[in-house]
Amino acid sequence: VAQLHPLTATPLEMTQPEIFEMIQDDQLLNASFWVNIALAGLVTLLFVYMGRNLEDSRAKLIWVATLMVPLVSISSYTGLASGLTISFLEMPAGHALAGDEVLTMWGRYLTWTFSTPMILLALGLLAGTNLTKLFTAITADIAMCVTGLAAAMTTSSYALRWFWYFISCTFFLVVLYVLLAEWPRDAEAAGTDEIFGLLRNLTVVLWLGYPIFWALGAEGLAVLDVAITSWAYSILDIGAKYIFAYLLLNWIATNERVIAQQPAGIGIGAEPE
Ligand code: RET
Repeated sequence: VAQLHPLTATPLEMTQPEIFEMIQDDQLLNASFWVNIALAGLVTLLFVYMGRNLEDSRAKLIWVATLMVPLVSISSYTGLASGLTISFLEMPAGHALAGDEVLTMWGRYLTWTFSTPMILLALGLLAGTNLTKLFTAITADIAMCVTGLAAAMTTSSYALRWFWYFISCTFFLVVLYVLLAEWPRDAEAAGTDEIFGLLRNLTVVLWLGYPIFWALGAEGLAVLDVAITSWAYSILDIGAKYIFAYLLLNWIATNERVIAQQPAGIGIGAEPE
């Protein structure tokens, strides 16, 4: 464990097999990856089953988007478990761990780029939004993840790490604006405001946790160590992905007609009349 959370100097230039070996030696960390892979596999099967009777094409689109979330998760955690998407990065001067090689699970930020747009696509369709707002939320979200990845991987300058963080937060504000100001109105018009409100609240509260743990974790102020931050992300993931997806699919399976009857003008994913 000590080797995995280096607070003092560690070997430079670790190779992928060496990182893999270290992960294998840290049973708690390794188990956390494999538990997530197994969970995502089971959840995928459950979600396929839950959506088996859907007929409306828009409801099916929500279902497919939701299904992609655990599938991306399997890839994400396989990247971490194999050591492919974990690196030791030397923190720049000014950082609390300056000069140390800090374990960075950058694969997480990379794969959020693929999972979070699926969550927003499902939410936007549920709210019956238009293409402009959907595009805005999803592109801002992708930009948030990619600039968050940049923040984590910048080793040249401490100030620039936080500048990336700031850019990422700005994109996050766009996502929050769409979620809190635009989509609630759309959802009201579409007759899905109750379930939308619940899922929106879950999303906003849990998503706010990610930048907070980034700032407090080894990537940021280094108040929390790598293992705690990793667990925090894993726990947030379970709520933001699985609980979210379960509630959504459960609602869609019993209220498909509400989605099927959305006004024609909304139309994203609907069959041509
Ligand atoms: C970062 C750091 C930079 C600032 C901000 C962040 C926000 C991340 C979020 C992640 C959500 C992830 C989810 C994953 C589920 O698979 C990149 C941590 C704003 C909101 C929901």
